[in-house]
Amino acid sequence: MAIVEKPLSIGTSEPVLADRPLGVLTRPKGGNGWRDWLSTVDHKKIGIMYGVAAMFFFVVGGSEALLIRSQLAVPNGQVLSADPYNQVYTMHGLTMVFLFVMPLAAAFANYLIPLQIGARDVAFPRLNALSFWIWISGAIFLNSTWLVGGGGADCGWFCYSPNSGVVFSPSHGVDFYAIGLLILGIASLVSAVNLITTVINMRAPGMSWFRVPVFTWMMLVTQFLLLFALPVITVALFFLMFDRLFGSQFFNPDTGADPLLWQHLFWIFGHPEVYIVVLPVFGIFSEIIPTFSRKPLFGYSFVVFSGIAIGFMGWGVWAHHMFVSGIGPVSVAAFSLSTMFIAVPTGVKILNWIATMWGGKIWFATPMLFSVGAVTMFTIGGVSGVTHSLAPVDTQQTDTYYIVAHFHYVMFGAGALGLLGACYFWWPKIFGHMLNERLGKVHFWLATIGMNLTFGPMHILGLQGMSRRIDTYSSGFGFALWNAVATIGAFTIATSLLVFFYNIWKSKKDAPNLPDPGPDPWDARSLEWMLPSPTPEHNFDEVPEINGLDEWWHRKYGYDDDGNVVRIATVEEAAQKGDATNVHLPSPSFWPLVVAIGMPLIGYGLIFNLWLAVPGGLATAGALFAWALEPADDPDAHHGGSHDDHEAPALTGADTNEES
Ligand code: HEM
Ligand SMILES: [Cu+2]
Repeated sequence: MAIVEKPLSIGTSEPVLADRPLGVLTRPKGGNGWRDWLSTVDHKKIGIMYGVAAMFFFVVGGSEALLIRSQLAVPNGQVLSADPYNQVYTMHGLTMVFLFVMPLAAAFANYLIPLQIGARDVAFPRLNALSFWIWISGAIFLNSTWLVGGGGADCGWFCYSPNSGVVFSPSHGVDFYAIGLLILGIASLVSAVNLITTVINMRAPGMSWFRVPVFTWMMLVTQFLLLFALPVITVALFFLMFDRLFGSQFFNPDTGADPLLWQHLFWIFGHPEVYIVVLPVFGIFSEIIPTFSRKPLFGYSFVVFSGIAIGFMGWGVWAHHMFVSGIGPVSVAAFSLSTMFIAVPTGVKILNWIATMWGGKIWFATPMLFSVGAVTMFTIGGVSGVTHSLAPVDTQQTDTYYIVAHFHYVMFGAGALGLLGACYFWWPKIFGHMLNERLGKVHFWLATIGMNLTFGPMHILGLQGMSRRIDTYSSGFGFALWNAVATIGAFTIATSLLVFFYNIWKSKKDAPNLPDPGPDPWDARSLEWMLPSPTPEHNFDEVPEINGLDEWWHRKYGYDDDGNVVRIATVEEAAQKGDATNVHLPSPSFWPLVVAIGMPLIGYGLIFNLWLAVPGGLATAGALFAWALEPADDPDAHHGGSHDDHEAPALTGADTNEES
């Protein structure tokens, strides 16, 4: 008996085999109660849940960063001793990468992709819920090591062996690292399959590939990177878990194994991982910069192809993280060269964004400030990246604060600032009200000045020879000044985040007394802005017909005989309305949640006592069966009317999507 979740399409979506065993899990009929959120399969709600959780972990990862910076603020710091310091920077790195930037990008992907391609939901709505619940279970499991694992993982975020073995890392922290990342990997893989199927199959009629918005394109490339990168790290994590829990010898040099195997496997995943972090924000920049430049994106196809090129070339550079690991001059030369090449498609994008702004009527609203700021910070990070690609130079830079500076200009500068800009841009679409512009600008400047005060001086500290991952330094090294500046910067970033949260709270409170921003407050270009805000549960009244790139913009504007842009319709006139009374929506389900809850239990069982894994296994397997038996559309999660009085209409144009 298998779980059959066919992509949403014409006719009944799934077989109905049996009814609900447990009354308590009777599915709600749509609303905003806790049972609705726990059983939702609505891509928008799932997106919002990813977003809220990612912001929570931004605070967790940020607090860990403040602890690090407090310890390093002065020579001979007394805030953290050596091993707790190892734990804090390891968990900081893991939290920021896997529990903040990746899920926040997933939040926007889940919310926006179906809207940008003209679909009512993703291809597999319940599978989508499953990926969220597995992700949040993995995040809680990973952080529970602070409570039950004897402290955080302490091996660094790339956890090199033999340092990660039980000899050098005797607490359970690294066990939680291995199993936690395995669980998170399953969530990303499930989501990747779902989003790839959605973009390929669910595009509205007329939405051919070169009419797909760049954000959706970049998310598609990102999902393929996940699809191919995660199996590599999964193998490595199984090796690590088996070495630690079951005494295998995959990385033990004493028994003839080679610890470098872990480095190769980690970075074959790890370098594509940095593109998994940055490609989504490239997509965000490509939506925001044209909107606020009042011009179409310059070189749309170049931007798309350079993203695809980065997706491919990102597989051929991993060993630039291992220039000093003894891989030999030929490999070093080859990977040095391939790393330099990857700067080319990245540079193409930056030039295209600049060309888009060139001659435009630029409106520096908060989303635009964040995007332009993020592109600038990314460029600084990119340039220091090129200096690393020169192997002789990297020999001095590797494992110093110069490297820490580099990846924070990319991960925070492009990643965090880019995603925060996206929050300001799509907030009115998601929540129906704008965030306060003045507070938004205060947030932007504090975050940007703060990050340059924090990570700028780290370039100098690195060139002065300050190694990363040292818990303290003596006053004789001359590191005190720039470390103090970096710590002031870190607290400035923290203040900027407080301003953001205050803005969220104040804007929600003030919204009822402010004019409704309407569906298209930024006069934007893609389909989601055609829909009312917040986006209605069923998305589109009718599946839209697509006639070109920037479909929504072209429904509002045209060109006069002289080629000047002229308005041809108001938002109300341009918005496609229709009869939504009989829209068939995917039905809520509690089983994805139950399947997910079983996984951390299995994890605890593997670490502490295998008996503990039994209830976990039963929960996961049992829920998978119940899921298979659950009628897909009972209760009839309908938008108006019920199933009986009509044939389920086509949900999207997938089946009718002829490449035009
Ligand atoms: C919020 C502001 C942030 C501050 C102040 C900060 C500060 C730091 C510092 C000082 C270190 C070096 C610790 C050491 O080597 O001893 C570090 C490491 C790291 N940070 Fe951040 N960081 C911030 C945000 C981020 C973000 C947004 C990301 C990624 C998305 C990130 C990812 C990492 C990673 C991967 C490491 C390496 C950890 C390791 O060595 O294992 N950080 N951070
Ligand atoms: Cu790399």
